[in-house]
Amino acid sequence: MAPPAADIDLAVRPAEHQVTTKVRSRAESGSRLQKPLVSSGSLEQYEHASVTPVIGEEFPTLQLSEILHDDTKVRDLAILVSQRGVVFFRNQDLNIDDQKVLGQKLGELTGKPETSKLHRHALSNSKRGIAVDENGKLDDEVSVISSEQNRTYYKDRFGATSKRLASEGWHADITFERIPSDYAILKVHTLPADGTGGDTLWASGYEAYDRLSPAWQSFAEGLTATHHQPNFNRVAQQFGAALIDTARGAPENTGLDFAASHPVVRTNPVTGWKSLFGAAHQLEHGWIDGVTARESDILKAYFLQVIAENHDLQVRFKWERNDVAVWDNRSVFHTATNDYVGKRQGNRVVSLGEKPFFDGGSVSRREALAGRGE
Ligand SMILES: O=C(O)CCC(=O)C(=O)O
Ligand SMILES: [Fe+2]
Repeated sequence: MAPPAADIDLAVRPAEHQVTTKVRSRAESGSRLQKPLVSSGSLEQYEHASVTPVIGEEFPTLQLSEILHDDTKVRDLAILVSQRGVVFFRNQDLNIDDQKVLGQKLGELTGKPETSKLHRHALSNSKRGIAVDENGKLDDEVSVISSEQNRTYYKDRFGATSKRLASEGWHADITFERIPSDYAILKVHTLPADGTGGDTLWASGYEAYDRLSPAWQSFAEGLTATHHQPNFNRVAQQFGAALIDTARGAPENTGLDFAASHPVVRTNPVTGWKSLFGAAHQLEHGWIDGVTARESDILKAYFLQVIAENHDLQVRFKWERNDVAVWDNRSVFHTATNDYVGKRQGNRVVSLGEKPFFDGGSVSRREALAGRGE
């Protein structure tokens, strides 16, 4: 009997996707930070609490609009988001223009390259005709997160008859871009009418890295992975949806290949901590570079398992109207929950950061909190 195709396929991926497997250094990243940032403590005056020990912080009363024009506080917020992975704010009055200002400032005040602006999503942009406010405003720098659009474009995952594993939803945003995201801000203004469903979960990439053995940690640190998103071209063809193919928030983010190679372990410049990055759903159609297809599948499956099956490195957020979540796409993964039938909609602003890099001198989160490498 012939062996299964996967076992005889010892080739690396197709020639058009051959990339250098060199892990990018800090100097090549474009980040303006040479060392991690330390909070001034300016947010300590506001009520806040950790949601779990590993990930998630919540401010139950602070309005982001109150701190938007105070650069010290916005910088401290960015540092907190990078440390805690995701930060939640309840019932916010932040309008869409201010949400964009905040999105750009978080990275600007923490050393992102000058050419990195707000992301213009190839598919989730103004061409879809969904307004970002009550005046009918259309904006390419806002991705409308829409249950109706998801059910149309991604029917097998978001349709009511889906039998897919929910854990397939774990991802970090837009990692197929050469310049991916640092921070994202999501405000959900419309929730399922029966008052339940549509929670979002986040998982710590720092803790995922910390759960690998030292041998696997150093192995992973030497790898790069190609992140690939073929769905946009499929949707464009199937639904005649035009895509944005130029300057999606940074000069490097052009074209319609939606594939980019990044280090598997990434240093977050703001915390200085190492995070598992080349993992989860953004690699579903991608691969670990420079290894056989079979080896790539094994690594991908294990990294996804560490993220999806360790509920103690995850946090689950139950949205109420106008709540806001701010997360660091460099160091956390997240997934929507498709367990509702009604309409759910929100506005997401995604900021672009540095080119992902790995600094061998950086530390893990556990090491940093234990007081080593500070
Ligand atoms: O709808 C959600 O809960 C999250 C969707 C998502 O992945 C995002 O906003 O980046
Ligand atoms: Fe996302």
